[in-house]
Amino acid sequence: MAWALTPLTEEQRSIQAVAREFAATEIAPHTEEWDRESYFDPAIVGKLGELGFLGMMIPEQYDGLGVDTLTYLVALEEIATVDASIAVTLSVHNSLPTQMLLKWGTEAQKERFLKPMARGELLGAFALSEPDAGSDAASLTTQAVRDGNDWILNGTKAWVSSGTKGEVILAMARTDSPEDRRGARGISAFIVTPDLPGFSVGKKEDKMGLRASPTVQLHFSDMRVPGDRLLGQAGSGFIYAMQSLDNGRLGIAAQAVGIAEAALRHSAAYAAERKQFGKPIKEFQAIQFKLADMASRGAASRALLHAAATAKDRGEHITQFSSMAKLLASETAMWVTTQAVQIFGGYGYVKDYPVERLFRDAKVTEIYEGTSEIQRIVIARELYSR
Ligand code: COS
Repeated sequence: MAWALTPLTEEQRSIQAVAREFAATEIAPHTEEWDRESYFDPAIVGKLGELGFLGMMIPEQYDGLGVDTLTYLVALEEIATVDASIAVTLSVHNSLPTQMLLKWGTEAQKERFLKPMARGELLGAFALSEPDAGSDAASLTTQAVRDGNDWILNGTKAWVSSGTKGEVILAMARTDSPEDRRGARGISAFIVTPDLPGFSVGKKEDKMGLRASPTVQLHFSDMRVPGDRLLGQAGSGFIYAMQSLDNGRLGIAAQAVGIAEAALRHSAAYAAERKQFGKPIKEFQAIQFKLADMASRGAASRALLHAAATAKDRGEHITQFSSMAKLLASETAMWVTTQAVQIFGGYGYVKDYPVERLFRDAKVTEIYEGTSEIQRIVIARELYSR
């Protein structure tokens, strides 16, 4: 049922096949249990690292696989089709902290952090949001103050994916002073590691979906950060975060495309087996129309995502494209999984079949890395900015 919309190269098809095989053999047998137990398996991260999947878009010179965005996203779609929690772990690591280090890190920072991240020895996380700064990310209040060569950070970051396992966290904090607030231009990016004095992991969220991906708060309490952990220029951290989210949103769109594909496959298979009124329910037009719309919307989401990915690989400005891809794919995933639950009827509402999990997992794609409302704001603003 795969929608063959984008002609893939031989290399892209072969990496896609590796991802599909890995997901089927190493992840699928555990997905249900990991969701039920809310369990994050570090061994899977190690295995994905061995495949090179934690350094997908990192050049070989920094120990990465060096593939383009489209290759990365088709692999991510395959993983998401089986387990959306593992997909977000991959997406955050590949799209946000590693890309930030690649783009704005010094050679010393790349040597120390990026290379082991690309090899899969260190897992990355991204800490922008705070309890009171979500959609309005520039209103964050975590404060960094200079102390000799070091910085002292105080504050709480929220909704940090992979936060309990995150070994390299790209965290945004204010470096302007309370007397001279500079808005988005007063924010800097820091490379934070859990060994820093004053770092602690706070509340682990008990989530509706993506239960095998740990989401936590991080507390920085007089946390001493060496001066060489500042990323790039002081005051540019918000811009770095926004540019990185242009990439991150493609990853979330790929996750949503994978969830929708899985919901379609399960629904089509179920509709062929399930009999009511003396025939398989796929014989009823009410079900056929649902399946047709699910397939069409899924195909449109994937086509837009792949077009955005290839635009990025051509070096184009993709802020609007990326938000469009995420908006369409996430709302499609929610809609498609809703139809899937409906096709399964009562069986869709219980945990005996995977569509119940897919429905729960789909919801967050409309929320994180920018809500659907924020994506619409970005898309509309871009209409007037160019
Ligand atoms: N790429 C590069 N720069 C960008 C950018 C992007 N995609 N988006 C914004 N910027 C720059 C702007 O150009 C501006 O730069 P200047 O200071 O040079 O003018 C600066 O960043 C501030 O941008 P803006 O004024 O648009 O900031 P706002 O406070 O209005 O916020 C939105 C813009 C709402 C788009 C932003 O806050 C956002 O994306 N919010 C959602 C955050 C999010 O996704 N959080 C999820 C985190 S992961 S759970």
